[in-house]
Amino acid sequence: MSEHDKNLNVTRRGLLGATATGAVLATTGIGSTLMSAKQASAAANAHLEPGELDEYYGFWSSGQTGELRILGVPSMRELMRVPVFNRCSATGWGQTNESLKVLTEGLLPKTKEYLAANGKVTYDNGDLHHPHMSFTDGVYDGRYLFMNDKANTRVARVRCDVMKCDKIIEIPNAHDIHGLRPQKYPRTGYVFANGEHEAPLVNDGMILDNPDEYVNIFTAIDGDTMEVAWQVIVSGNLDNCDADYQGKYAFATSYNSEMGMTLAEMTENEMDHVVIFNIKAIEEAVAAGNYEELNGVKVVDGRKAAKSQFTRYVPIPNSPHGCNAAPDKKHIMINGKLSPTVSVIDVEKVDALFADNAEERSCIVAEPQLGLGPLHTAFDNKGNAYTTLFLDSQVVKWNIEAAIKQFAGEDVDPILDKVDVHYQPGHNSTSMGETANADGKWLISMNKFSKDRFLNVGPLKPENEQLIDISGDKMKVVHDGPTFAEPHDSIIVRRDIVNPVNVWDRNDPMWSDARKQAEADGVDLDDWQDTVIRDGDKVRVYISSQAPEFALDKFSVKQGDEVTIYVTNLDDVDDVTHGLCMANFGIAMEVAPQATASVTFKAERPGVHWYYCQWFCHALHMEMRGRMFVEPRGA
Ligand code: RUQ
Ligand code: CUA
Repeated sequence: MSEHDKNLNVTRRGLLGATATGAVLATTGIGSTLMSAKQASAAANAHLEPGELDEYYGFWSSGQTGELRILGVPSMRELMRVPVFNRCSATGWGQTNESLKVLTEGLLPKTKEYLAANGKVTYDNGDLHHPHMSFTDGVYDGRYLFMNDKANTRVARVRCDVMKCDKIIEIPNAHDIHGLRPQKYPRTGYVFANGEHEAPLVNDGMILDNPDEYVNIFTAIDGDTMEVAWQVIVSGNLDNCDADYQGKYAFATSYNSEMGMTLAEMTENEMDHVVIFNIKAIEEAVAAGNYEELNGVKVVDGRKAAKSQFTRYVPIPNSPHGCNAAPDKKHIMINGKLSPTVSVIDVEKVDALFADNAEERSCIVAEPQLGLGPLHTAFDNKGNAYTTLFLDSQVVKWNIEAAIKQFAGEDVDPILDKVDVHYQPGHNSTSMGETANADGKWLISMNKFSKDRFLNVGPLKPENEQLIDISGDKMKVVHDGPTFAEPHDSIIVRRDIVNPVNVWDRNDPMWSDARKQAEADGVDLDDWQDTVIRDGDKVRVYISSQAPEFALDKFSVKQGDEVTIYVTNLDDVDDVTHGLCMANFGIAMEVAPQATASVTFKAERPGVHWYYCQWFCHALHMEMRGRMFVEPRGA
């Protein structure tokens, strides 16, 4: 029995599913004729009976949908959508005062101006590519998830205790944040964020079609305060990044070292590079005051020509893409994209690049030829790497030590296995694979095209995320998982690391503003109450809710009043979520157990208007409603 099967045996799922099937097949001898016992157990393991829980949380990006998704692995069931950069109709994200605070407080002044000129207070789209969890000592610690917005140059944080976004910041000076990774050691710490597109450093219109004066920006954000710690000006477009397990360096792949503006210009050079950032050197310069302050941020110059101690540029074949630190704590994989190779950097050889100005490529210890279009690499706990091949529509499994030996001249083939995936894989991720505790059980191949794998739903098709059992010598695709536009990346986290609460804390900072206002109005939010406060033409309505009733079944306002409704869910029961929808006002929000949510609008429609609970909470849920009377102006 493999390690994989043994571990699963101790779970309820293992006892009911895998073992039973495996044992029956094995004892009856059917296993050897119909399928191997290993295949049987793999198939059974991926399938959960109704009511059975997954072994892992999967945190998925959603690309241009702008949200974070939570899936169960290995079942691939979608468990939740967490709105982040998007506007969410179900939860009121982007409309409630609590979410608008998160969505607006981190915007730059010039962005607020631009939005106001367009009648908006925040963006309502995002392009979320890379969700990654905070680390302590090289392993996920269950505190936060961090993620980028390529569309509007932002970085967001989601609290894992409640699975809600609590901070979003816009990154000054940079353009279009793409690659994002948290520091792995000693803890997060920094969140590293790549500015992908180049632009003038002061982008006020004085410099336009003058690419020589454009720069790219690498940003380190303090993950605890969600403030920019420092930035580095670099040469070349920054694509993906990762941090080492020593806490010394960060790495970013960079295409377009040519700084070209057209496709031909951008792919002209044989070699691009990976930029290595020396964290200590940058911190020292910042502490010593050797930086330029730009838009309130400390910026140092790490461009190639500046030849500083902040960066090194390691030549890599044309247009590298993925950047992945291996769980052996020693190797960083730079995925070739246009080159069929993955370049392996030994982090222990990086010191010499900075201290002794060693030859730039001396840190490269392997460069295996793997196939066409290597984009991203994931890892197991046995020294193997799994690289997606976009053009070949395959995942290739290869051994890191063998690749190093081959590079040193030995006659070994590092490639162990290839499996077809459907189709055109981008990112992949393995269970715990971007941490020091990789466990070698599951691999997700995130395929950009699904083509014929599902019922046709029109010209726009889902992606296909395939689950691959990597516990044996050969990879085995065990499940197809369609997903809506357009996840880029995912992480697979052991479930014991993630422990969200079932009901909110009444004192959660999320409603500290509501609490403050209630206090000023002499209202106790923890009590069953229904209070209407008039304050000039501002009206504040406090409504408690408990299934199946709102404390207030009617209230009156005047046309033109600015109305704020605070709903507090006093139910202290798992899963009894209420909501408030003000019909024909475009107002709707979710209020989970023990939460307070608030929304503000102008009562510009005279008449009788029903508000109702919009989350099915009780047998008398339909009766959970009330009326708002809007007296016409002048009446
Ligand atoms: S990228 S498909 Cu936005 Cu992570 Cu590589
Ligand atoms: Cu409360 Cu439905």
